Amino acid sequence: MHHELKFIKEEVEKRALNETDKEIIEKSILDGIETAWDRLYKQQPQCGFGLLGVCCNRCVLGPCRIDPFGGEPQRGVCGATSDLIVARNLLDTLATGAAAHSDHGREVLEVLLHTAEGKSQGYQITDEEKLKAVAEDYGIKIEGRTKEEIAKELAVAMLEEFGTLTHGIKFVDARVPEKTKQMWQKLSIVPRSVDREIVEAMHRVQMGVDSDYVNILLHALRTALSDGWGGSMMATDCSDILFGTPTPKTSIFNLSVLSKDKVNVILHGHNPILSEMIVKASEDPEILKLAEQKGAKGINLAGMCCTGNELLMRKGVPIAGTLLDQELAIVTGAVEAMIIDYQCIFPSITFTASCYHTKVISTSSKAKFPGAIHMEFNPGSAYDTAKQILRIAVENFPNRNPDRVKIPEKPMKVMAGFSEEVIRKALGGSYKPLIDLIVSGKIKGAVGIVGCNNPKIKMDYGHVTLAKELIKRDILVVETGCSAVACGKAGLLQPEAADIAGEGLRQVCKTLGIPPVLHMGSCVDCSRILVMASKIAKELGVGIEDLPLGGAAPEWYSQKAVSIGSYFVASGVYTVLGIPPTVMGSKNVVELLTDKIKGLTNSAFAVEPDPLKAADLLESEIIRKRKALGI
Ligand code: XCC
Ligand code: SF4
Repeated sequence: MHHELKFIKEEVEKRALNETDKEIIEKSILDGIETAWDRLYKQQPQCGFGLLGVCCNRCVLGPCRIDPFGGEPQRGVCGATSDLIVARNLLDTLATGAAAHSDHGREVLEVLLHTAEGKSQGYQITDEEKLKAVAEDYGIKIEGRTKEEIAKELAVAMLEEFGTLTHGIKFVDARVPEKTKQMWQKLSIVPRSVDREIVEAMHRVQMGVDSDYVNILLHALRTALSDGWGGSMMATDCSDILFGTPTPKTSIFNLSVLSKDKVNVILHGHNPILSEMIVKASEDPEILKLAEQKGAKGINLAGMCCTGNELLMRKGVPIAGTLLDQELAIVTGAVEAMIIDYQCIFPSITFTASCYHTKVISTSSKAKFPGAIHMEFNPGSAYDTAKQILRIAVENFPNRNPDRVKIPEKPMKVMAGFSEEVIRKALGGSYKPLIDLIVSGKIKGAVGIVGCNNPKIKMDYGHVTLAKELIKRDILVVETGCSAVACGKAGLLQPEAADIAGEGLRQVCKTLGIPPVLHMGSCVDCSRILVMASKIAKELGVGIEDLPLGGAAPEWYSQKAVSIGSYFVASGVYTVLGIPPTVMGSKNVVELLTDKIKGLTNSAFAVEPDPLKAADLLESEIIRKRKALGI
């Protein structure tokens, strides 16, 4: 028994950095619940061909694989080389991620359209100022028109851009600095429309279509740009129009945000459309009364993954955790319902939930989970459905077994809600003050740390270590996605965290009362980082590729992260990955992405699992770009 406990403690230490996570990981082991860490263990050793990206399962001439050591076979049945197989796999992966972001964007647009037409239930156009600003980018007439008229024309114009024949993506014309755009034009990677690039990617990976790895990778960049400057940006901007552009607010993070005496409802996934309505319905007197009848002191909503980030940014809803917390949240034994939309939801959660009293409620027709209760969500009846869903949660409260509940104690305070608009306004309307700080060297530059958790890395270690190291070196950090949540759990999203920043950055944060790590939103909100970078570049009269910026995804796992990393690099932002992508089986592909691309976009990918070394790479890149700017 003693041995066993020691083993558990050691195992827990290996898995996570955060104390609240460790507590529940220990409970998961004691409860005998299988989690992602166990499943990763059972997958060992993972397929070497797969890790290198040299297997192809694209057609039934195969499956084929290439000998990575130079022996036979060196070609698939169709004749594909390792370069081609690797590049094609990468394009496929990236297109999947771009599609995920963009399809989410499309759904937001549809709700905006229905709302403008008066066909949705419970939604309204909240941010008229943003509506008008975006409409202007689209050349839509504003004067003398109602917000509904403007919103309708905007939503249709954006929806049309998913497959436009007549023009490109308006945000590219309106927002990308001229110099950066010229760089794309030279490479023929200006995105033409959102769906088109993704469909063309699928076409190109069909056997016997694109067989030139360089040509494939260039299209990968174009597809990524259609996500970053297209689908994702539309998702962000129209979510702001519908629900409000984020402003700074304080909240709390980690598994201790769960309540001992209220009905705990976790909102997990990515699209704010449903969850915003759940927030609204959670204040409905009928629901609150039912909760009281069931012996609960109210409803406690907590976010998870990017749905959590969306709600935090606009409503200050607490966040229970990241990708790897989804199973742990259920293991607390305190969650009445986990409401899911889509993306990053482990197919295992219904199984995990079956070991406790938690009900998993799926809501999207495109993301069903065997074992979940499916409550299809439609904008036309959104509020009614939200109430029905909450009723299920509340009615489940008496089934909570107090003997099996464990909620950690200390929630961490955070400050979040840093939209591009808010940052710019705080600086007095233009980026001039920030530019001056960068020129003077008080702030050396900025790095966007984004992306997921991955059980291959001690949970949060990569994000937190890198962020701390960068702020120490006077590099401002902006974050989205699970990275922002990881750093929030570690206390880096509070103004007090400036104490561990370098002298220059510390002064700036203290003066402004802001944290040295700014939470800018969900994964699609990486588009906010692009907008901020492009506004700074325009003020300076340079391209994004000239700015002292960097990107990092220390613990990424997702296809979506491949798309994000690629639109960063294509936009000129050097990006360091903590986990190698499955491209190492092609020397040529690796060389192109980590080196040769520098001549094309003045940026590249790097792979560096050690966050301290990643900080070195990012800093030297920032210094290189500062020198080129003559500062
Ligand atoms: Fe987190 Fe966005 Fe990654 Fe998913 S992908 S694990 S950042 S929730 Ni967007
Ligand atoms: Fe094999 Fe070529 Fe078919 Fe891929 S596309 S499975 S390499 S034959």
